[in-house]
Amino acid sequence: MSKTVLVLGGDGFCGWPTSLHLSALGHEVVIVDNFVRRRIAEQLEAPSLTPIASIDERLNTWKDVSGHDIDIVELDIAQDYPELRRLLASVRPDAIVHFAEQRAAPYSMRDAAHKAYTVDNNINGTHNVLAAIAELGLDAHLIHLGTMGVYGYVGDGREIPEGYLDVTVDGPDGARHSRRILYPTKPGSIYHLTKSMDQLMFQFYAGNDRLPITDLHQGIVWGTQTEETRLEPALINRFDYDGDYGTVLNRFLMQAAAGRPLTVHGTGGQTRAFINIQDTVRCIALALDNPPAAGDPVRIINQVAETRRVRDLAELVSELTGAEIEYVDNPRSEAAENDLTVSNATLTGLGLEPILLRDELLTETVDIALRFIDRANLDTIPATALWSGQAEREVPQLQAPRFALR
Ligand code: NAD
Ligand code: USQ
Repeated sequence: MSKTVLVLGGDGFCGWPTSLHLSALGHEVVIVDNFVRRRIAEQLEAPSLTPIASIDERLNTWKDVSGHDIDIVELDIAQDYPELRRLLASVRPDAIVHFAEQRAAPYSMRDAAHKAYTVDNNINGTHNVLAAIAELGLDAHLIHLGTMGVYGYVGDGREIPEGYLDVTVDGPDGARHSRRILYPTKPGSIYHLTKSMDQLMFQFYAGNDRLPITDLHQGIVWGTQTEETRLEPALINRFDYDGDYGTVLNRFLMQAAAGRPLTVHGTGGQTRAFINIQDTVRCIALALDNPPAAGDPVRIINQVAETRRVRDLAELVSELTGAEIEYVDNPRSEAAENDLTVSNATLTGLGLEPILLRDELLTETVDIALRFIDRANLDTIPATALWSGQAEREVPQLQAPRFALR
C-alpha cells in the first residue's frame, strides 16, 4: 500500500538512497533537510569523494529515470518548530523516517562547541518531531535511526538483545518482580549519548501520547551505491572518508585506493556491527511495512548484518588491495579489545537476508574510490578529534557550528 513518507535528513548518506528506494516502491516521498551536512563538509574541506549533485539535479534526474516525483522542503527541524509543525499539519504523513542528526562521533568530540551543537541539534530535532506529532494528533509511524553504540562495548559474552532486558528485582517483601527495562546504555561519545537520550524521549511519547515508534539500532554502514543510486551518475550517493565522517570500512577502502596505509586505531581489537547501505534501505522499507500499534512500547530493532573486528577488516582490505596496515595511537577512549554478539532476529524474521562482507561489493567500493580519488583531500584522512587530552595536544580548531552553519 502506498504511503506518504517524510524523510528527515533525506539528502544524507542513508537518507538519499532510502528516499529513492521508498519512491521506487511507490510511496509518496517528501525530503526535509537543512543541508547542514553539505556545509560541514565544506567547512572541514572534506567533500564527498563522489561528486554530489545539487538537490534539484538529484530530484530532476530521479523524475527522468523513474517517473516519480520527490518533493523537497528546506527546514532545520531542530531550530524551526513552527515550520515543522506547519509542514506536518499540511502533509499529514503516514510515516516519518528520521535521519536528521549530527552523526559523527569524532565531530561530536572535537571541543565544547561541537559537543553543544550535537546535543542541541539531535535532542531538539528529535523532540520537536515528537512534540509536533503529538500536538497535531497525527497517526504517523515514526521510524528513527538509532545506533548499536547505545549498548556500549562491554563484551561480557552475552548476546545483545533488541533494546530491552528482562530482569528480576527483589521487592521489599522478599518477593521477586520481573521487569522489562531499556537495555542500560553505555555511550562512547557525545554523539552516541544523544542517541541514548533519544531513547528516553521515545519511551515517554510512546507511553504518554501512544505514538507508534520504531527505533532502528543500526551498525556501521559500508558501501556507497544501491540499486537506485546506480541508475545515473547524478544519483550517486555520498562517500565520506575524512577523520570525522569517514566510517572505518569505507575509510580503509578509500585509503587503499589512495595508496595510503590503513589506519587501525590501537590494536584493532574493537569489534563492531556492520551493515551494507543496500540493506539499510531494505530495512527501512521493512520497518515501514510493519508498524507497531498505538500504545505499544517502542519497537527496537537491531539493524545489523554481522560483527567484525577492526584489525580483521584491515587484513581483509589489505588482502584485496595490497594496502599496508598501520597501527596508530587510538584518538578515542574505547575498550582496546571487545567481543560483540548481537541479535538481529526481527529483521531476519521479516525476511531480510543480509548482505555479508564479500569481495564484489568491497571491489565496487574500491572501484568508486579509484574513479574519484583525484577529488580527495588527503590531508583530511588523519583522525584529529581526541576523546581526552585536548588541552595537551594540538587539535585544529573549527568555528562553533551552531553559529557558523545556519
Ligand atoms: P548524514 O550526515 O549523511 O545525513 C544526515 C542528514 O540530516 C544530512 O543531509 C543533514 O543535512 C541532515 N540534517 C542534520 N541535522 C538536521 C536538522 N536539524 N534539520 C534538517 N536536516 C538535518 O548521516 P547518515 O550517515 O546518513 O546518518 C543518518 C542517520 O543514521 C543518523 O541519525 C545516524 O546517527 C544514523 N546512523 C548512521 C550510520 C552510518 O554508518 N552512517 C550508522 C548507524 C546509524
Ligand atoms: N577506527 C579505526 N580506524 C579508522 C577509523 C575508525 O580503527 O580509521 C575504529 C574506531 O576507533 C572504532 C571503530 O573503528 O573503534 C568504528 O569507528 P567508525 O568511525 O567507523 O564508527 P563510529 O564512530 O562508531 O560511528 C559510525 C557512524 C555513526 C553510527 C555508528 C554505528 O558514524 O553514525 O551510529 O557508526 S555503531 O558503531 O554501531 O554505534
